[in-house]
Amino acid sequence: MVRMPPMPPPDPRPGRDAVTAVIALGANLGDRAETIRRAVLRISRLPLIDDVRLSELHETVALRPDGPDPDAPSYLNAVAVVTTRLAPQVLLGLLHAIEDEHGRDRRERWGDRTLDLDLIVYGDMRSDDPHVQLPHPRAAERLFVLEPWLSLDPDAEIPGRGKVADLVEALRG
Ligand code: PH2
Ligand code: MG
Ligand code: MG
Repeated sequence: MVRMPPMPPPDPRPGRDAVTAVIALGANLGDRAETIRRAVLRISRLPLIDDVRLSELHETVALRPDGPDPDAPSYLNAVAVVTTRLAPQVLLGLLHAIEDEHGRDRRERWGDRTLDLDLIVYGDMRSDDPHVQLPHPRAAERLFVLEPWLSLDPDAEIPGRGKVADLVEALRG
């Protein structure tokens, strides 16, 4: 039985500003589209999250630590852009709990997974705290994150890395 972590107490600061956050979704096991659909619904029902926009689902070749692996089950990837008044650590904890609800197995790095939810950016915040790295340290190299994100926001930027449109152009070569 998977339990959600306790909800944070109400933010004592009135009118804490809403921040735009970008969440990458990926799945390469099980009913991938259904899992992503349910995960987005779950995210949209979290407290202090509004305006959830989901990209199209992209079929992508699995990337392993040693490169793309066409023999591995392929991924469905998508990106959700949300506005939220949750603190980033709290948002990340809730995303991990949703992964766990979908039976996420964490034993193998970049192994096959039922659901992966990565926090890509949180406003313009930059953090090298190992628990909450922002922006996501590998997002700028991943077309399966950048392309769906760009489709939702042509002006998107990764703090410290530049415009998503430029990164996509460079990666497509
Ligand atoms: N996520 C990984 C590792 N490899 N490959 C694809 N195509 N899509 C992913 O989301 C992905 C991956 C680790 O998070
Ligand atoms: Mg990931
Ligand atoms: Mg992850």
